[in-house]
Amino acid sequence: MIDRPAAWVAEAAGGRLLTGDPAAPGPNRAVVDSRIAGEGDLFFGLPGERTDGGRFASAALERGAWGVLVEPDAGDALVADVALTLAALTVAAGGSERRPPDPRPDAEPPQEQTPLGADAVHSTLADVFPDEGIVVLESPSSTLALRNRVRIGRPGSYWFGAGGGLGFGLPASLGVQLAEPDRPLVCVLGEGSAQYAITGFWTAAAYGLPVTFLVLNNSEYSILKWFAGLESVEGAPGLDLPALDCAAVAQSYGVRSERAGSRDELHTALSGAIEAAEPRLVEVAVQPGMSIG
Ligand SMILES: Cc1ncc(C[n+]2csc(CCOP(=O)(O)OP(=O)(O)O)c2C)c(N)n1
Ligand SMILES: [Mg+2]
Repeated sequence: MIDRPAAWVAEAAGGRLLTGDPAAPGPNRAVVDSRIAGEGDLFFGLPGERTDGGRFASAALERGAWGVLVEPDAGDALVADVALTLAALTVAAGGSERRPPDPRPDAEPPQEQTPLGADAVHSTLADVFPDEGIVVLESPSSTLALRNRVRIGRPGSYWFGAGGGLGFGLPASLGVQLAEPDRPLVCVLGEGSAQYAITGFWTAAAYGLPVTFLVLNNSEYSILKWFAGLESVEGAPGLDLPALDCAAVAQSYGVRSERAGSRDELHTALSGAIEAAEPRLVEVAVQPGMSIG
């Protein structure tokens, strides 16, 4: 734990400390907008007077802050440059006698099953994923499986919509590929998410962008079923998506598409798509339900 005052960290990082205002009305005693983060700032919650961390966080993101580490009931908030803040926090926290924690163990081998689980799909993606590869991710129920299995080491290699509004993934992958024409890019989509900006397939074909689209098709809005369970909602309608055929739709827009059923087929299809100098799509049927592995 940091044993120096938050103000010291703020000063060392050249940042500002926003202190909660206990006199402000209502539960959200926030100090706000005019002093909030700008582009490239880190927004960091610290113990202190209670402030409205959630409101800070969203306003900071809208203004282009790089990172937001504020719990809803955080105290004071520090707004400062990322690198300077981390350097100052390192000094403020001082040395530690504690042995560094062991690295996390590798993920368990995926279960053999048909259709494949999302964990098996992402293990296969990990097998073929190039060192310099980029992932753009919008496959809600397999997000954790991808994060646990695909190792991404280089900056600018992982793109994920922070807000959760669908329709980001497909067009974002085109923009990232335009910005990084020499890096292989895999855009991982759920079959439901793909529908929200489906005409992006036309753009990929028209501009010859060599994106590899990997669509995990579980024939459902899986994460919404999971949310319904969390909220104890029974019988929520409209969460099944039978018969969506993303490969056929993408093909009709001019993107060469194929389906893979087994890990071997997926391995071959993905390697070919990643190497190709044109957009390609690989669709794989997967088990329903959340995949956290
Ligand atoms: C614009 C928009 N509409 C609706 C939603 C609600 N929503 C969140 S996840 C989701 C389902 C996504 O389905 P799919 O891509 O098949 O992913 P799965 O959960 O099956 O992995 C929906 C409809 C949203 N987040 N954004
Ligand atoms: Mg789905």
